[in-house]
Amino acid sequence: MSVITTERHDDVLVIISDNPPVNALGQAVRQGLADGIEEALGDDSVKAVVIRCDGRTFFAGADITEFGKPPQGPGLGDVLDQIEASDKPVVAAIHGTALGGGCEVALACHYRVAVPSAKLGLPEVKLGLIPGAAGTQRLPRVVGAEAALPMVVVGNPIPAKKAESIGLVDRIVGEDSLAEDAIAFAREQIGKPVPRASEGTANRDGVENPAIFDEFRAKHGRKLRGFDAPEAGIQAVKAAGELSYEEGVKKERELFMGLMAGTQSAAMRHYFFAERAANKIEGIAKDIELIPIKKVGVIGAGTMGGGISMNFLSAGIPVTILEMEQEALDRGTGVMRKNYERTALRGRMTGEQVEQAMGLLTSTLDYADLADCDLVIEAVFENMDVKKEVFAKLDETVKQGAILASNTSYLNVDEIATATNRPEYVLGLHFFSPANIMKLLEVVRGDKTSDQVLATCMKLAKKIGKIAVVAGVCDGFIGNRMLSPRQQQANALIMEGANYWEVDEVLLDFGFPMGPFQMSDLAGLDIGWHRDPSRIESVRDALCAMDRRGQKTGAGFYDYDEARQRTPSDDVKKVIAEFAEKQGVEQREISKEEIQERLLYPMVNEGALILEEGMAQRASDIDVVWINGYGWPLYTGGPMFWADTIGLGTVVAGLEKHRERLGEKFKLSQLLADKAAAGERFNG
Ligand code: 3H9
Repeated sequence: MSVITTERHDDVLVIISDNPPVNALGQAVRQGLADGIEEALGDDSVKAVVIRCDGRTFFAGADITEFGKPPQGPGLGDVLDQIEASDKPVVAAIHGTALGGGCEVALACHYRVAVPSAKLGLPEVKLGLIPGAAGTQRLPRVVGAEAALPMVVVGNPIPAKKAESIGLVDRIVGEDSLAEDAIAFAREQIGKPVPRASEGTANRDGVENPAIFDEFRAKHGRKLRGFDAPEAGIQAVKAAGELSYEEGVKKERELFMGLMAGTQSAAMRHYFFAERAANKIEGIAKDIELIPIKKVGVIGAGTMGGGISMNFLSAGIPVTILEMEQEALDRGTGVMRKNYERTALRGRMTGEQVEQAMGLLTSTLDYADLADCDLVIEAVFENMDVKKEVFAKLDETVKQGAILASNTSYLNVDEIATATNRPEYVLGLHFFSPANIMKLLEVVRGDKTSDQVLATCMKLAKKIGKIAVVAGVCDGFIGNRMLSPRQQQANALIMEGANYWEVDEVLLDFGFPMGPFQMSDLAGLDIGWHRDPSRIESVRDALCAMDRRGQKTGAGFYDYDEARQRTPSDDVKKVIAEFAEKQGVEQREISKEEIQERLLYPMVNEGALILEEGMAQRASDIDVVWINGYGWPLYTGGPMFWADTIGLGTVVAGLEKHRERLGEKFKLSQLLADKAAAGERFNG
């Protein structure tokens, strides 16, 4: 069956796409649309046209799987020109999400009607691109440059109502009567001159007030740092005001093709599919029966336990939170309420939603109140004995068939499971702090964890808005395990003479939000410190003894002013040099190139070891962990994709070059070595 069919409703021809799952605009769809329009134009009895989609959504964009392959006509731009050129009114009937090329289809139609739940957007920027079928030229002509900028440059879809308010949607129609309402609307337009987006004049706002472009850059600069596509988007929208439509389309094409050929877009497209692949578990049937999770228990009302609880409350799942002391319980739930209220103040939640979420929270000091939970997550002190004690108690009190999870960030989940008589119901759910905000969740599969339990938690993760990745039981799982060699090298580098601020700068320049020494200052250098100022065994001990304990004391590795601006400290540099001398490490000048290689190549190697040992299902899962949990820059695609981009041979050669400085524990991954020798990649 063809993906595009047409249906006659008296004088209206309806062109219907049915290309699951998301009606992506692949070659067959483009051809079908072109044929449909030709059919409408060639038939005098057709007076108006409706374009709509079956299934869950209007066109969600170009077919991303076609990118990077030889193009097959007709091109989307040509099909859209054909639609717009029609003298018979063409109406886009939108439900679900009209995204990217899909939104461009809607813009080429003369009118747009949408159901209230529909969303429209140009998310190409999230794939390292800008719209490539005249979206950057038509949209500003319809809604103005100012309204077009966030859509093109930031890429978040907007709801139908908002789209109507800026003139992108002409009418909101019935949620359940889109097909009929669109036909009726089309009929109303018969005989009127058709409005064409390419002829719109709303874009004059950007010519009359060109400052909006710089203002936009200033407002969003930090968030967009390092990305190429947003600036291209700004230029394209600006061009829409300055150039003729035809010239503007040419400019868009140039920018689009430049981005498409670059590594950023390849990396971000890799990430798009990586995020979706991460949720799939090898070897588990898709239709496996899941355990219904209607009530969750959380042990520990500290920062972590509170944050974890908020995820479930926000998703409408009741939570019972347990603490040892009433005071800690009250403090913890108070913090949760404050966090919600702050979100409401920022306009991201209504007061009613705050009350709704908090209304689902019960607090207790008694394990018996967790008995009827379907899932209990423990977020107590990171100590094996304490964890085992908690799990033994849970095993006794919580009903059979319930899942028992630990939020440990590195302890052995299999050992924790031995404290229970139901190891198949035990697994790790490693949330990242702040747990109500960070997207990443490492789902740690124990030796005995059942498929059903694992699949249930992956599904649940999606429900609470997390990006979940399956990890095996090993020290630090995927994320922290790879952080460890980076930190080890950062410490070694400053001993050998690299300035600690340069180590931070190298990572900042690479695209991380902060470097390891900034991070230490932020977290506090005294975390885990022995608290004896006379016992100095590391640089950290020395700094703590000097009361340089991080940002909170106004000084750590860096000095901080009142605005928390940091400046490197000569005193600290001296402490490090003295320490190096004591340890007999000779200090020398170290290039930024060496710093980068020694920080990042061992991480790739550790990632390869993780893969080799089966601790991650696929290389792209590792990329998903590092992008979402540790700020690895998205536009490089994550550590493993980045390694593919620079070449695995380069990584291995770099590791060999620095071999002697990588520490005693360093072991070259056989998988990495083999792949490098064969000229292969980790990802495809
Ligand atoms: C573009 O349009 C460029 C143009 O300017 C013109 C160029 C000339 N193509 O996300 P889900 C797959 S760029 C191919 O889990 P949801 C996806 O991989 C494009 N495949 O569902 C998954 O496959 P699988 C601009 C696609 O309900 C399945 O569909 N558009 C595409 O959570 C289900 O996806 C975008 O960037 C695609 N375009 O969310 C929109 N989209 O089942 C990208 C999805 O094998 N898409 N798939 O894992 C989305 O944001 C979400 O998929 C959407 C649905 C919100 C639509």
